[in-house]
Amino acid sequence: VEASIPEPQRAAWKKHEAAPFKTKDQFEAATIKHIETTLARSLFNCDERAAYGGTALAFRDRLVIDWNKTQQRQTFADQKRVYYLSLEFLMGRALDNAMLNVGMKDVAKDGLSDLGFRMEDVISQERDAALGNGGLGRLAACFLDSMASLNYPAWGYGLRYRYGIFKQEIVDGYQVEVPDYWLDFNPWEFPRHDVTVDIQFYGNVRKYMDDSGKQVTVWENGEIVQAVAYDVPIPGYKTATTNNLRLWSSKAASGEFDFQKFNSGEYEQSVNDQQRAETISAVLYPNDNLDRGKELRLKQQYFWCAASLYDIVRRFKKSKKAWKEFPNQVAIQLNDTHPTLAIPELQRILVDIEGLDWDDAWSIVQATFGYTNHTVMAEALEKWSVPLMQHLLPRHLAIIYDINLNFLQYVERNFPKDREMLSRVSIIEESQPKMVRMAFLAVIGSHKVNGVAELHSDLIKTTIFKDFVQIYGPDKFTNVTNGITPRRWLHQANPRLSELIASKLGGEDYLKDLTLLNKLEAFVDDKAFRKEFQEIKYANKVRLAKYIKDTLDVSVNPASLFDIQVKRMHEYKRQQLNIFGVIHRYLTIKSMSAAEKKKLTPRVSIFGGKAAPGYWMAKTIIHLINQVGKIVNNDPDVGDLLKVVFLEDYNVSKAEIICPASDISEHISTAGTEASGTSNMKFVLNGGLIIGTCDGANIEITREIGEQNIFLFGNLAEDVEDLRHAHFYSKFELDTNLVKVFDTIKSGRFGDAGQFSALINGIVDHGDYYLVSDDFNSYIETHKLIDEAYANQDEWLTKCITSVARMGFFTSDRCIDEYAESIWNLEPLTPKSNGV
Ligand code: NTF
Repeated sequence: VEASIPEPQRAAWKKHEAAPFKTKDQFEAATIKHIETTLARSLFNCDERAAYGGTALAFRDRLVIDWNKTQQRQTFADQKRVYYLSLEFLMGRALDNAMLNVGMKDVAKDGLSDLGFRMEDVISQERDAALGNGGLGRLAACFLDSMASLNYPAWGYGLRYRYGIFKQEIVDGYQVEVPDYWLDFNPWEFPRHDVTVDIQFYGNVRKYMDDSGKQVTVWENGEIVQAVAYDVPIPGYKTATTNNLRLWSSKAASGEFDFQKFNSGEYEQSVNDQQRAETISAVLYPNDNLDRGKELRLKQQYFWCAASLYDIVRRFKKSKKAWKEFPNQVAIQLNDTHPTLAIPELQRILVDIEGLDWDDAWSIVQATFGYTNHTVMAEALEKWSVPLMQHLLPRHLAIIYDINLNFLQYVERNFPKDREMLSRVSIIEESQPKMVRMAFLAVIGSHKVNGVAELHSDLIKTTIFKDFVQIYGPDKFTNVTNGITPRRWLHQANPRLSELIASKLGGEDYLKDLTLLNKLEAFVDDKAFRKEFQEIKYANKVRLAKYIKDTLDVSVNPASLFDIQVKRMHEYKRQQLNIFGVIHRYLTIKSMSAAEKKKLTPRVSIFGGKAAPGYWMAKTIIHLINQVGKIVNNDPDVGDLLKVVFLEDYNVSKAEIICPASDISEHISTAGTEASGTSNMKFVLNGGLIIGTCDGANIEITREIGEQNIFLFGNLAEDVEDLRHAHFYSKFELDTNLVKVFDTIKSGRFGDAGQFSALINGIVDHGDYYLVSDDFNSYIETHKLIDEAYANQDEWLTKCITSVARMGFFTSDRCIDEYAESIWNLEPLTPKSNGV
């Protein structure tokens, strides 16, 4: 690596080298300089937004210094890097995170106060970077935080959507989607107009012999779109490592527009071409756990995979190493099947462009990739139609066919007796039209495949990838249970609890080694500690109650039991089970005597989450929740005993207020459907208990915190198939309490019953696929247990504290160490004490 400034001039450079601010004075100077010059505001027109801008830019300066050094250090060290390919990064806000990771939040707080601003107000000016749908995207964001905090040389690669996940508004109880144009002011990204890649689509494949008689394949005459890099610094916690997240933006290849067309009067057409190119990175597909197979989505996937691989290969080639060294320098992790095209793309680069033998190339490919599966649900497994792929990516389709041929020949040799196996495991599904099964391609092209919680990793081996366990042996399949970053989800979201824990553990080391939390158990009987812990929970509930009052104008009593379910709206997550339970509670209250009511624990049922715009059933559930709220919240018979609220536009920054404020949160998916869940971890880490099914990470949470500290209910994953079968083929009687709930809905109590008929019919007439009726009784009985347990506040508190102390396992730092050790074979690169 050559330094660009010649030796004699370096002294001048060094003399003026940018330096991070260290004192409050320096922070103020940096902030004001940015407000006055970068933002062109003055003393007389500096509002909170400008104060946010100045503060963000001052911190950005600090990050950039570390970021540059990190990139330099990683280049010089010349060791293996990991590239995390994810179509979603649900980052949330960056400023608070930057301040805490850099460790200068207090300095900034005092500084801002000198300048006439309150820290909370400044922080809340920032828009969420919401480039994701739900758990999968947030997991990627937690992983970036952990990779940087643990000093792993790692890059994230994604798309720079102009519109992230839509903003949700609730109008008359219905979800309305509003576009999220978040880029009007984004100080956290650096456009790299010099880092571009030309990406080809369509066109044709031509084969010929070159002069030496070697077969050559070229893909040509396609349409070119340009990828432009935008870089986002990812600071680690209390380390100088600041990694890079590179997001690609699409642009017409010919520059601004086609001047030929422009000059010949086809102004419209020239602008159209430009817009068509920009459409590729325009918008995030708003589906969670659902594949819709749209052409533009396939374009997004290839655009992003091709740009990222070009970049990775370019970096490798600078080292002048032999190709067989590639997997020793590069690990690529596929976050779900969305980046699977990276597999045939790398094979294409190695064979068509670099001239490697097919087999040599293929061993490099397999050794490079790892694939993480995040769902077993059929409707979420990606398949692309062969005709579409033939049209858009003809060379890749041919490569996929060759990969498949080699694979099937291998299978045939090894399992000659099982003729059906070939069609079961073929990458190509013999349907009309034929489809490319992306998950199979991902398994075949990777050296490791992992699920995201133990149950899930077992399930993939016995269901969708069963044959592949036979073919490759069990060692190719592994588990890495999900985790969350305690920096954002404890330290940042719940500063008082984090401070209390630090005071007992003798410092903040536990934020880097969450297993240290277990030392808290020693304080479970410490009166002062218990009191403070309880006060913090109460204060967090007061904060949420205020938020509910401000946004929904509903008054809730913070002394009530806060029962929260926030996550994407989905039938498998069963918000309908929750709202039916709420209606059952409402009916019970209505039938109670005054004396009985006195004994009841007051409840607030809190919901939040977005429905995919085309998912009618999920939208119906939102509507029902809002209608129930309208009736229940205004019923004088009920008063404070029950309130029902739906929080609008659930997102990362709202989760930071919501998660610390629960007494109970709900993780109640049909067993076997929720691969892991990660909000379950956030709620428990913040001192709330959970009600849940034996699904995903709930099972491991139970194992860690103890059965007495969790409210489990419902049928088990192993029984689901038989139950579903029984719904159709034997007598299927609905739960009687559920029937009463349905009758109440049908009576029109919550508005026009016709609106909710699909919801009821799905259970009554269409086989109750998600087993709502089967689990209903167990669900409401468990809620009774929760009421009883909550009545004993002392024991409740013990459960909460014990659970927090036992949550150390669920840090995303542990995940990243596991990936590094068992999948990436990656070592950290720790900065020297001088930061270099
Ligand atoms: C989600 N999967 C799962 O539904 C969650 O249970 C899990 O916690 C997260 O992934 C993160 O692993 C998906 O979003 C997808 F795309 F796979 F359906």
